[in-house]
Amino acid sequence: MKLLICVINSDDMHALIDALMADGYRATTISTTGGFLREGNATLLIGVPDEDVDPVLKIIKQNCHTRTQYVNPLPPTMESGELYMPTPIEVQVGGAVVFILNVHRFERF
Ligand code: 2BA
Repeated sequence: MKLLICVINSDDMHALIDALMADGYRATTISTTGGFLREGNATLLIGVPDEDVDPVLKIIKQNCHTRTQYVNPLPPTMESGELYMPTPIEVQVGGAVVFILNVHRFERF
């Protein structure tokens, strides 16, 4: 068995959950925050038999989309009187970041 830890854009969460449930997969969602953008995203925990990893990755790819965001870099340390003009930098986010872990044991009571 494998556990997929899947970080996605919150806007893709409902479509992805619907698609997973429609194909009989189970998932848990957690509201998370990206360390770089400091914005909300969503993390799904999806436990599946080994042979279902690729089908689930396909569903994730179909439902999670790459987005372009712009962030303002932190201002440098400046002398008084200096003017800082921030230039936003472009960042490509997602569609999904997926970690695939071996599950040592799974119990469901
Ligand atoms: P964030 O940390 O908010 O990162 C959002 C996007 O910013 C990243 O998209 C990446 O394009 C960019 N980025 C992140 N760190 C950067 C850095 N040090 N310098 C320049 N650009 C940087 P994704 O790579 O698609 O990641 C989307 C979200 O997935 C991340 O949100 C984070 O919540 C999670 N994530 C990505 N890689 C991870 C990792 N190795 N471990 C844990 N979480 C990860």
